[in-house]
Formats: sequence, C-alpha cells, structure tokens
Amino acid sequence: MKSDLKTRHGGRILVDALVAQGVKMAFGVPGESYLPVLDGLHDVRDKLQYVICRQEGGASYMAEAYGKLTGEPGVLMVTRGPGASNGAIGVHTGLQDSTPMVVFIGQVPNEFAEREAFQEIDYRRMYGQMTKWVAQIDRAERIPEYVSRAFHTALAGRPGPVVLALPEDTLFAEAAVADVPRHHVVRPTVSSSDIQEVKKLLEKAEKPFVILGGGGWNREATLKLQKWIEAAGLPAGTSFRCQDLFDNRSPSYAGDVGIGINPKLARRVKEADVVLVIGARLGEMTTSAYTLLEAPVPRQTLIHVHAGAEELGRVYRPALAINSGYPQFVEVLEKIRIGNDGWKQTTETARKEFLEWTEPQPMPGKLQYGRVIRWLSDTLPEDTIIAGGAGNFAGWLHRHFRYKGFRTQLGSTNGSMGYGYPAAVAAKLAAPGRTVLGVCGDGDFLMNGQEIATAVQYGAAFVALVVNNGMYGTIRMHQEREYPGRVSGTELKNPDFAAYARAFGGHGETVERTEDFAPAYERAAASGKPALIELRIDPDAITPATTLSAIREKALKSGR
Ligand SMILES: Cc1ncc(C[n+]2csc(CCOP(=O)(O)OP(=O)(O)O)c2C)c(N)n1
Ligand SMILES: [Mg+2]
Repeated sequence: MKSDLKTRHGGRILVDALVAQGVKMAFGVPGESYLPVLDGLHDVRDKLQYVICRQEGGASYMAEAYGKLTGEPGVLMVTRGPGASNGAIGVHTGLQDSTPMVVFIGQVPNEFAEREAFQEIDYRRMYGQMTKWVAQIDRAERIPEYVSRAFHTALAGRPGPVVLALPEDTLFAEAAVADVPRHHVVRPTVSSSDIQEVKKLLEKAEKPFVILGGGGWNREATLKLQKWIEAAGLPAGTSFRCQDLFDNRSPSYAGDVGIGINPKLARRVKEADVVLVIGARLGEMTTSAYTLLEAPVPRQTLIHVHAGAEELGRVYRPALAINSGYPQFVEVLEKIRIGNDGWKQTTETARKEFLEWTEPQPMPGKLQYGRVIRWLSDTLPEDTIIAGGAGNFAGWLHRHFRYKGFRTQLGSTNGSMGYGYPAAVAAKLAAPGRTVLGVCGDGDFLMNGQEIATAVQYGAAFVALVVNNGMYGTIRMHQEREYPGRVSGTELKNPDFAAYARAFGGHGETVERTEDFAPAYERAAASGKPALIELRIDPDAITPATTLSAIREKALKSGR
C-alpha cells in the first residue's frame, strides 16, 4: 500500500493534512523554525490562504476570531519561544470563549531537546492550562494522525484551543503517509427523559429566566430557540459578550447578563425561581461575581445545559445537569409546548426595562458617543459584524447596540485588550461580503494597531472606531473609586490616530462632535480602504451612566 503513496516532507504533509481537514485560511508570523511548512503552504496556496500578520498577538486574535465567527477551528502558525509567547493571548481568549483553535508552533530539533536550545520552550508545560490538548509531533508519518486528533479535540464537547509543537527534524523528514479525511464534530445530545424533566421544572415556575451563552452554537439553533422562547413567553438574556445569540429586537429579549448589567435585570435573575442556562459557563462576569447565583448551591432551581461534561457542577450544583450540544438540545426542546400568560406579562415588563436601560443618556462633551452607537445600530446592515475590544468604551457598545442575530458580535469574554482591531481584520477576510465595524479604545487599539498593515496588505476594507479619552479609563475609574484623586499609571499621550491610519495606506478621520460622525462614517466606508475614525470623547464621561468626577466625589464623601 505504502509504495503507492508519494513521499512528502513533513511541512507538506502538515499543510495537506490541513487542507484535508477543510482549512481555507490560517494566520501567523513566519519563523525559521518551520520553513518546510512555509514551503508546503506555497504548494497549496490556491486552497489555503496564509495571512501574514505583524505580531503574533494580532495573529492569534485573528485565528480566534475566525474560529468564533465560522465555527471552524481558527488556525495559527507561530515560531518557537518568542512567537509562542506573543501568541499566547489569543489562545487564552479561545479557552475562555470556548472557541475552536489549532495552533502550530515551531520547535527545536529533537537532538537538541531539553538543553534550553535557542528559543526552546516545553509547550506542554507552557500551554498546559490554556488548552484542551498540547502535544509534540516527533515523527513525520504521524502528522496526519495528530492533526486529525487536534481538529476533533478542538471541536468536541466544549470547543477550545489545541497546540501542536513541530520539531524541526519532523518537518524536514520525508515520509510516505496517507491523509486523514475531514474530522467529525462530536457533541452529546439530550435524552427525552431529561427534556421531560426540563418541562416539569419550568411548568412549576412562576418567575423563570433563560440565559444563553458560550461557544458551539449555530445560526439555525439560535433562531429555533428564539422562536420557542417567544412562543412560551419566557424572558431571555445572554451571557457576557454573547449578545448575538438572541435577536435583541425580540419582545422576549431582556438584555445581557454581563458586566455593567441593568440592576433591574440583575434583580430579575436573582429573584427567579427557575433559571435555564444553555451554553453559558456561569463565569464571574455573567454572575456579577457569583452573586446573581450563589455558589455552590444556588437558591434558584438551576437547569444547566452544557456541552462540556466537566462544566456541569464545576461551580454550581444544578438541580438538573444536562450534558448536550446546544443545537442538539434545541432540536429536542422545541418539540415540547409550554408557556402561560403570567410569564408573558413578566416578559413584557422585562422588555420595557431593557428598552429604558438601553436608551442613550446625555454625557459630558460635544460628542455623544451613545448616540453614535445607536446611529450605527439603526443604520448598518443587519448582518454587520461588530468586533469590540476591552475597556470602558465597550460599555456603550454593549448597552446601546442592538445585535440582530448569530455571529454579529466578536468580543473577548476574557476581557483582553487589543482584540477588536485584529478580530475585525479576520472577520472581513473570512466574510468579505459583510460589513465589519471594529470598536476600539485608545489604549486597546494600540495593543494591535500594527495590524492595519495586514488589513491594507490583504485589502480588508472596514471601518474601525478608536474611542479616545486619553487614558486607560477603566483602570482610572477603579482608581477614583478606591483611591480618589490619586491618578497613577493611567494617563496616555496619544498619536494622531487618523494620521497613523493614513501612514499605513488606510483612510483616517477625526470626529469631535456628534453631528460630524455620520458624514465621517460615510466617507470612511466609501473610501474602499481600511478606515479609522478617532472619536474624541470627553474624558469625564467614563461610563454610559456616570462621570469620573461623580465617582471621585462619591468616594471622597464615603471617606476613602
Ligand atoms: C491585555 C490586557 N492588558 C491589560 C488589561 C487591564 N485593563 C482592562 S481595561 C484597561 C484600560 C482600557 O483602556 P482603553 O482601551 O483606553 O479604554 P477605556 O477604558 O479608556 O475606555 C486595562 C489596562 C486587560 N484587560 N487586558
Ligand atoms: Mg481610553
């Protein structure tokens, strides 16, 4: 048999394995540690586009965003020690966001192993806690087997990242070995007796609430579930940065159960008698630091549906624990009929509270950023992808933008800064027909602003906002609360962001007044280039609802 197979070097075997798994796009920064892979990529360039980035942090975020957007593992390729270190941030994001990723890292040749050779790191230890599986491939003929397992593992149950290290000798070695066909996606399903139990518990409920979240959904499942929830008259919310799992315009949508939660919604979740959680891990951000539900035994009757068996009972002991994929769960759930008028009335109230809460409030300064976000929400096409970073500027986005359907939001639930810009680049490359908007802070943007070069190189024309308040505002806010008036380590002297964008070959605009935003956006979108709009907001406007000076005064009054 083997004699029929063509002999290939390890690099070629690897890229053929990726093509066999269905990979169409990979992100990375090259290194001399994986030259045979780069050589193999040359051969398959018509089938697999290798997007070269300017920093592995940007590349790893792009791979993560690609995985989040498409549901297919995001593929990242980086070099040894330094590349692997820079690339860690997207892997951590992938873990906390349950995003399928497969990461390849160059490695020193086996003959030098364990000598702390040039750039050598043991990735099993380095990435052990950040991944579902880390391995090193020591024989070229086993590459297809390892790659197949990596794809199965990244996608199975709760999706997540996998790392494969590639010793140089494995890549240069030649072998005659067959490719492995495309992976299966293995997710458990719910039993009919468990669904009957869900029905029984919900039927008894007077104040039920549903929370959706996590990774491993698809569009059909979110639409079916939304229909079922609407028919039942149940109120529903979404977990932190998973706001696109439910059309925010639905009469059943009560808001996001995340950071800066509507206090009325927080009370609603706290006072619910039955909470049905599908896909959310119930992490610190979603539970308002484990207060909406008490750990380990919540007061509410908790029905927890999760695709990862290890998540069930990890923090909360549910009344009913269901290990199931979400599309699989919805498929069975939608066959049961429940609902009553009491729930419908509650849902109407919850919806009213959501609408009130999300109405932009006046803030200091000439640029009403909340109104800008609302304008974008009302104006952009329904399937626009919003890629946001981390910082207080994202609070306006979470509060005033109405997400209209599955995978219109890319955000980091691990709260890692620098995500929005590269995620927007990846989104535009993965879905060139869709409008993409990046939303970044001034601190946040410069963590990966160099990826404008990648956007220009690959023609990713989208608009990014940079919300400039001249500081690491989030930290300053906490500072004013804890140590009022003692500003330390949070001021920023910024570049001219519009000029920065133009220097890379992009389009740049600066906006200082609300009325100037719409025409600036139209010009930016029409430029056909990667475009950046700097929004100069009043630094006192620290959240959609309060000011820095109000926080400081309150802290001083309380004797801090
Ligand atoms: C990679 C990373 N580094 C540091 C932090 C801590 N951190 C959270 S928000 C923030 C400031 C964000 O500043 P900016 O992007 O300007 O947004 P702003 O809060 O001013 O709106 C910092 C430093 C983080 N979350 N992620
Ligand atoms: Mg800032």
